[in-house]
Amino acid sequence: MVKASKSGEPKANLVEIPHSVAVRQLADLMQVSAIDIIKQLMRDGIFANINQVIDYEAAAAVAAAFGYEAQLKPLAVSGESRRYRYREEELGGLRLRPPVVTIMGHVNHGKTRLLDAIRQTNVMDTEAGGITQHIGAYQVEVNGQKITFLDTPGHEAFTAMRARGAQVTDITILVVAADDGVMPQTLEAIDHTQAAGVPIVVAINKIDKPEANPELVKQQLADAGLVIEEWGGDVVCVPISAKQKEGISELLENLLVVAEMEELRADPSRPAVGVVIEAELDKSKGPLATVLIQTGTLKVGDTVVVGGAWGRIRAMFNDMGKRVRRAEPSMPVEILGLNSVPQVGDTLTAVAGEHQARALIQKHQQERPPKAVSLDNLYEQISAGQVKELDVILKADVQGSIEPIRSSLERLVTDEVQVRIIHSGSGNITESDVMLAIASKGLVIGFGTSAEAGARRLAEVEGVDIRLYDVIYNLVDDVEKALKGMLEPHYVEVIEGRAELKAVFSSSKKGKVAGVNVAEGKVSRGASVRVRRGEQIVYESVVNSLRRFKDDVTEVTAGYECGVGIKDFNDFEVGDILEFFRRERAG
Ligand SMILES: Nc1nc2c(ncn2[C@@H]2O[C@H](COP(=O)(O)OP(=O)(O)OP(=O)(O)O)[C@@H](O)[C@H]2O)c(=O)[nH]1
Ligand SMILES: [Mg+2]
Repeated sequence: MVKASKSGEPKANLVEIPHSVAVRQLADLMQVSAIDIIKQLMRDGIFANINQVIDYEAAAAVAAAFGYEAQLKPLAVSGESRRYRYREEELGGLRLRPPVVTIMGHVNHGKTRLLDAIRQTNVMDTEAGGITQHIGAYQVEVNGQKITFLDTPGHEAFTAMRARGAQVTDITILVVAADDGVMPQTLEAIDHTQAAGVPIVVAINKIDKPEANPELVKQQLADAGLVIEEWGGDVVCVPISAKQKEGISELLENLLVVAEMEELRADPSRPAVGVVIEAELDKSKGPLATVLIQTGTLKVGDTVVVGGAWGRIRAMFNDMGKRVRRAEPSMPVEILGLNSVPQVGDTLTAVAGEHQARALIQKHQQERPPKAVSLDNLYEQISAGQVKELDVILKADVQGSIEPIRSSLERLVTDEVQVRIIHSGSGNITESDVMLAIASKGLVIGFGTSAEAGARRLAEVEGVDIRLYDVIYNLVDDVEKALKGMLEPHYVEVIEGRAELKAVFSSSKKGKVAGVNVAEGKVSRGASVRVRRGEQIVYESVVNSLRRFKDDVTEVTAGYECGVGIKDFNDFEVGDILEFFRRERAG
């Protein structure tokens, strides 16, 4: 994946790394041995095995150690995030298919333990020795009916998949520990699931614990808008103990009931369509992909297009690593025979032959991701009929700010469009917020808060609009103007760098000078600067002097120390963070 730089001059050491990457995959990208990468990670204090997924930050640090410059790889979004849509004439062949289930919930509430408990109590293929699972999904059988479980728990993976244009989950199990109750990640999981329109089944876990309080959990769920059946709502709720394997069969039976209401159907008689949930390059077998079949039946010998890859299926393996000749709807299978490694989220389509395969690949390459919504192009998109609902992710400094902003925004209904807050919470803007914005084609609004570095980078690469405000009136006013097409072209803030203040010096001419270490990006003379102290912004001004040792310089980049003077400001304190930025006209 060595890429030419934008200027056209070849830059041999640039490597594009996805938002998260397995150690093995990183090794392939940089063409170094995975062992060397594991060793380097250890030096950074990360103990990873070859299949472990590490985040971009960690991967970029490793890349730097090997002389590569890392760059975040954009997600390959193709078309809209949705399930397979049937044409009228296809409806006759539809049959019920197993539901595809993802488990979500707060840290330590028992997601992994529940996945294991289900696998151990209900694996179909006991002769294969029980529980050695080979791929990132498995199927169980309950009363003769199948259920498919995806192996990556958590709403991050779920939304990342949607952001790539694929929706595979039919039902979410929301695990809430009865001794801990509804927590921030529980609420986030609810919002991420509901933004996708996926039904939730609640599993109240750890009921074996003496301090378990399921009644309190039910109350907290109701407060979060999930009213369980027992209380007159429509949310199915099952008390379980993943540890003692109690309540597991009740949970599975309830999943089948919800699945039945959802009328999940597919046509096993048509050529297969599926989604890639895992992909890797195997040294001996070549490109491997785990695919979840969404409709149709995939057979050995079929010609398939998978994203930008294609090939004839040479062999297929089920979740137990057993060779199979066919895969029906909702079944996960590992396939062999592709000419290159596809990306997670890519669509698999069975085609008639090589000719059709080439045509489809060409179409895939030409597909442009749909334009993201921003306040600047909102009116244009409303007018073009592309937007009927403005989805907003709202993050605020404190919980108390959220309600007044929510109600003001939701009141801004026009004939064409309404504003919907699909997720809100207090704290920084995170990568998960930006992912949700990509998946829902929404925008992120921050009030009195800021965006984390990873979130800013992801938003920049994917073209997601992050708007930061400190005054509610301005926030609501901007959204209202955008809805009506009256928003003046605005200036976006581009953060250029960050530095940490290590010492304060006195200079006879310039007053106080901050001795800093540039941690990120760069500082340049004349840049706008903001002095942050903890949660507070102390001052905003411009850099009016910049020195390295005794020399005046115009720019200092990350990793170096320098002296920074700020116009009309002297009250530096060690530990302050200087944030350098410029304003740029958007659009
Ligand atoms: N007593 C009791 N402990 C449980 C139960 N389910 C899980 N645990 C314990 O709770 C801890 C967390 O469980 P995990 O399954 O790792 O939780 P998780 O949600 O996957 O956690 P993360 O992956 O870190 O988000 C472990 O020590 C489990 O053994 C249960 O039903 N009862
Ligand atoms: Mg876990």
